[in-house]
Parts: sequence; C-alpha cells; structure tokens
Amino acid sequence: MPPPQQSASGSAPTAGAAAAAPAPPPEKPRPRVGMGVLIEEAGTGRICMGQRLNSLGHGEWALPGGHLEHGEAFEECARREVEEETGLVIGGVRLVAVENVVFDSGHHYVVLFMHGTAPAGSAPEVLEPTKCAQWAWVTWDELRALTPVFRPLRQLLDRGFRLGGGGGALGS
Ligand code: 8DG
Ligand code: MG
Repeated sequence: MPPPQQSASGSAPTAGAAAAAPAPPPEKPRPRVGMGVLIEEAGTGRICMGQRLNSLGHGEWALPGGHLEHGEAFEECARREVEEETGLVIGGVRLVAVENVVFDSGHHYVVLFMHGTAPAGSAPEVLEPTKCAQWAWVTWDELRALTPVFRPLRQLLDRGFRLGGGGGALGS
C-alpha cells in the first residue's frame, strides 16, 4: 500500500501560498451584444422611435432596446426591453437584421435588430425618463428623415434595409 501523501514540511499547505500567485493578465475588451427593436403599430405600419438621453448617442433618435442579458433568448430580450422602456406588449417577435457597429467612442457592439408588432392605438410611455426624452410613432419615410440618428440604426439604413424585404439583413 502506498504511504499517505504529505507536503514537504509534513504539514498542510497554508492559505498564504495561494495569495502569492501572480495576478492574471487583464482581459482584452470584447464586443457586447446590443439590441434595437423595430416596433410596428398594427394597421398603420408606423414605427416607435425615441430620443436618447443615455451618454452614448445622447439626443439621437433610436429604437427602443438594450443589452442582451446572460442566458436570455433574443425574443425574450426584445419583449423585456420594450416593456421596461415603453410599456408596450409586442407579438410576432423575430430577428430581421444584424450589424457590427464600432462607435467612434471605441464601444463595439454586435447589434441584433428585432421586429415585433404592437396593437393598433397603443401608446408608448416614457417609463425610464433618465434614458429617453420622448417616444413617437413615425412612418418609415419619417424615420428615414429623422436626424440625428443613433449610429446602429444609421448604419442599417445606409445599407438599404427596408422592412418587408430588400436591402439584405446582415452587415459587418
Ligand atoms: P440595459 O442596460 O437596460 O440593457 O441597457 P439600456 O439602459 O436600455 O441602454 P441602451 O443604451 O438603450 O442600450 C444598451 C446598448 O445597446 C447601447 O448603449 C448600444 C446598444 N444598442 C445598439 N443598438 C441599439 C439600438 O438600436 N437601440 C438601443 N436602445 N440600444 C442599442 O448597439
Ligand atoms: Mg435602452
């Protein structure tokens, strides 16, 4: 039978030994996953746009949205962000486009664009007043003319994206 294992000094290792280990190198920054939701009002086809108060894109017009949370499905994230920010309940949620967005500030996001439908006549509410000044329903032509527009959406529009097809759905 082999002898029982022992440390060189014959005693158990102390907690101090672990503390002396070198610190791991700092992690390289990696892109985050952002989401913008094209909410279409049933019947009118208008889209919900908001004026941002967040530091990134302050004052710019953008879609409701936010960060994909750990373990979250795309559709779940879209419904959650829309409800938290506007109170709207959307259905028929699906992924319609993806953009790779590197902001001038250095932020890097892979942006998922989702589409969903809100019942006719529903009114978006400003539920996070520190993040959004106002919501507005706009036609697709009005949306294309809004300025300034948050970079992810600008990038999507510049690539020729249109609701209901055309323009391609993937950008890099
Ligand atoms: P969260 O922490 O609640 O998830 O985010 P938030 O408080 O809603 O912040 P946000 O700025 O609205 O969204 C987080 C980031 O998501 C934003 O800084 C950049 C990224 N993002 C895109 N595209 C879009 C978009 O079209 N709309 C919104 N709202 N965010 C987007 O990259
Ligand atoms: Mg948001």
